[in-house]
Amino acid sequence: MYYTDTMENKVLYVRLPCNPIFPIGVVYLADHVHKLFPKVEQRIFDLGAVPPLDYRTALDNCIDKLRPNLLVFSWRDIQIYAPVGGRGGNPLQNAFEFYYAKNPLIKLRGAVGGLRLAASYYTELWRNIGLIKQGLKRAKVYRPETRAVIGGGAVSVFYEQLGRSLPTGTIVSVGEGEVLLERLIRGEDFRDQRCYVVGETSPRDRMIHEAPASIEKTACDYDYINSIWPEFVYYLQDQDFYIGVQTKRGCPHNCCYCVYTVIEGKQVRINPADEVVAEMKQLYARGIRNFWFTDAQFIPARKYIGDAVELLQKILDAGMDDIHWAAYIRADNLTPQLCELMAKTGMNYFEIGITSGSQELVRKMRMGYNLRVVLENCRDLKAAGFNDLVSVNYSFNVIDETYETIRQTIAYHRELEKIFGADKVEPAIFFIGLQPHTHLEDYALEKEILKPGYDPMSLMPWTARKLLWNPEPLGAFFGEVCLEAWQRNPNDFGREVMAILEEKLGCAELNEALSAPIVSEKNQKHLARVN
Ligand code: B12
Ligand code: SF4
Repeated sequence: MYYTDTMENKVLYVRLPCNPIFPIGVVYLADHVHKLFPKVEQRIFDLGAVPPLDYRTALDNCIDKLRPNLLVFSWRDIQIYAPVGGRGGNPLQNAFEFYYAKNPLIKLRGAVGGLRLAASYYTELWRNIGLIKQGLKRAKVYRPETRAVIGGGAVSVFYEQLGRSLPTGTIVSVGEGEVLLERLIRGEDFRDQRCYVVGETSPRDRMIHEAPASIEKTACDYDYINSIWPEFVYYLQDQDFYIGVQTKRGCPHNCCYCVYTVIEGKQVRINPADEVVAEMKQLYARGIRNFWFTDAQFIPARKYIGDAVELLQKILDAGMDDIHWAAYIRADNLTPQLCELMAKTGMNYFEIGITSGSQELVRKMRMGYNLRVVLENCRDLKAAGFNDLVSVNYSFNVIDETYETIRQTIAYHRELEKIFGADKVEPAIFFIGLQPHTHLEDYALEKEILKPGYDPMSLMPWTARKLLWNPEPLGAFFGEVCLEAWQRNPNDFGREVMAILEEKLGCAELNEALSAPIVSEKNQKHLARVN
């Protein structure tokens, strides 16, 4: 093995092209490696901050300068279904126009949009794979022993598929990469990590379900990061930008469509509050006032309320009283004290992923939420002075949706509007993009909606239609509702969907939404066999 902690080792972190989201993953990896191997020379190169036409030249230049022998490629996202304008247009709208429009012209527009989108999707995939190949080839000119290792959110989800297109010898990694890099640099065997080597080993069965190694996270050293990443300032210029800070890893829940709990593992690992605050203070000193706590869930369960309280109190004690922050929040895990601290520390946006306003469905989807408690906690949050934006993520038609459960979701949403104000509650209508290694995937295979061996990365219309989860009998109904919403008010899609659903179906009594009938044997079977 050739990696040791000497001046000879040079690591280049390449964040593959991505919308401008702070590349916290590579920042943490570089920080971790530096703390263990201070002599190893490193450089972060963020293609997210480079114009597309310059990608190839900029990468070559960077490699020529550093001459690395370890290339760490970080790939953040691949999947693009969302009710927002993506890089190639609005993917959800295109897909729905193509699948559900009755007007042939709109259908055609959807088909053209879909083609454009598929073209941009595959172009991005091939381009990123091309960049990996190009980088490796270039680095080998100087150091023939150079290895490429790839990881990041997109790789964690699609690790089985991506390996097929990568150069032999590339290490494909799932989940956090700190220990893997440590092993590589020490020249130690790394094959027990969640990874495989293209052309040499295959991913172990259920590899993604293996628990990640526990590491004690310390505050990232941003002086060091700045020294190996001159373009860091790019992210400091925009005052609206939310810089990522991780406060914990892991989520203990089991929501049927979610892969976060698998990528990060079910074991919640808290980063010490003092370290998180020390990290934030460095960013604060550089002018950052907006933070995104990038945890899968900021408060994963009631037993972590104390940790959230400690962190927020320490943020206040540190004098950072003019910041804003955002996060994914399980609003069933709040107390009045925590609500007060959230408002005081400047939380100005949060996302609640309840998925449905029907307790019955929430239970069937294994979300573990008590919707009544969520409402009570939201009232506490409002009373504590929270007066900003809440995004409530709804995904209709995941499982066993009926007109009645839709009416219940409307009732629930209207109640949230009463609490926060209609202008403050943004219904974010997602259709679940089915992901591998989730209970929903098992369910789809079991129900023969998907065939074993299907390609979860395919954007071919016949596969995409199934992956963009909106099954019949209600699929066409939702398709038409969404099309009408885009037509009526494309700029306020979520609220428009809610309004149309209410016009068509009416609104249930809130109590009906909050009470879930005792689970029948038939319902229990739904997802029970997919553990
Ligand atoms: C927080 C978050 C967000 C926040 C980000 C806020 C911010 N300012 O940072 C918000 C809500 C804005 C967001 C948005 C989106 N997100 Co998001 N997000 C996450 C989440 C929960 C955590 C990401 C994170 O920062 N983690 C903390 C850092 C430290 O971890 P990390 O970057 O993953 O890096 C670690 C490892 O991946 C690994 N690693 C990283 N690179 C490398 C490289 C090598 C070689 C190795 C060995 C290891 C390695 O080591 C790192 C340190 O441990 C993940 C799910 C998850 N639990 O991972 C999804 C996730 C990254 N998002 C995803 C997506 C799709 C999106 C969207 C594109 C959704 C959409 N369609 O609109 C958008 C847009 C993003 C964009 N680029 O514009 C996907 C990406 C995969 C995919 N399906 O394509 C994920 C994985 C969720 C999922 N399962 O689908 N997201
Ligand atoms: S609570 Fe959130 S992160 Fe955890 S499993 Fe459910 S959807 Fe995933």
